Amino acid sequence: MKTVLITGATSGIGHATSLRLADAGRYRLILCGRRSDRLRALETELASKCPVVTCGFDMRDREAMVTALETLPDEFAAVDVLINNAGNAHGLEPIHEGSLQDWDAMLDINVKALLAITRLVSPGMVERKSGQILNIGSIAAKESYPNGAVYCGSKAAVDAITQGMRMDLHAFGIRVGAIHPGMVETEFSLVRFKGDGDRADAVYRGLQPLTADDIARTVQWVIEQPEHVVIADLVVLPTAQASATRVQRG
Ligand code: NDP
Ligand code: 8X3
Repeated sequence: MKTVLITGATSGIGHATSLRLADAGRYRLILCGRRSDRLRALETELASKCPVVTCGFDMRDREAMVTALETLPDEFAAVDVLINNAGNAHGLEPIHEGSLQDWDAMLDINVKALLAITRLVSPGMVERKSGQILNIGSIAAKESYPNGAVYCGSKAAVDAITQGMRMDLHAFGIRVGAIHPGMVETEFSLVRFKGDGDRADAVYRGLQPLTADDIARTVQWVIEQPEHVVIADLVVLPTAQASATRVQRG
């Protein structure tokens, strides 16, 4: 039974992935996020399906991250699969109007926290000469779009870091790859627009976006490839989306 750590398990893609992997019954799950009520509910819901622990910490709080990982129960301590999913966009403004606070949040969570947790988990993989790291990037990693320079930059960094990680870790038999989704209807836009539900809904109006479970299914497919296969880089779009900026509505 492999141990899988999922960041951002309280919502959207991470939540759907937790449900799918629990249903598979083949994984020990470590589920992370800040919202403790949701973590408690997840633990209660999934406990009958698989071994599960939850870790409530802010990805921006490095000390809390270290403590959470260092105090995992023994049977969860060796992480086989790290799914770096936690992340968000904050704001959608041109570069001359954007908020430095929003930029800090995106770079801290999407990039620096992904690096920090990988730094904590990967030495064990190196020691055991096995493991898998799957980063959730974005179509925004592949193409920048207007008003999204910093979010797109954070995801381009994830793309570049994924390639570098793969080069550093492949000698140890560790598989590293990324999935880059297009539009997925989750809490993503609600967070980007700071709780403005109408603005968030408008993002998906008149088209069929991906569901969180579409990406969860893809995650499961990626991590269930035979040991000699690495899915290195995968862009997954809704049919209604041809690029970061080209969507078909109505
Ligand atoms: P959601 O907003 O639904 O989920 C984001 C998750 O990240 C939540 O579980 C949240 O947990 C966690 N998270 C955010 N900030 C922190 C933090 N500071 N500390 C700990 N956990 C945090 O969004 P998605 O599911 O859509 O996003 C998941 C990933 O997919 C992100 O990396 C996003 O950039 C990427 N993505 C999303 C797309 C989309 O269209 N939705 C498309 C392409 C990529 P909590 O709030 O409890 O801490
Ligand atoms: C989230 C999708 O197109 O808003 O990464 O950047 S997009």
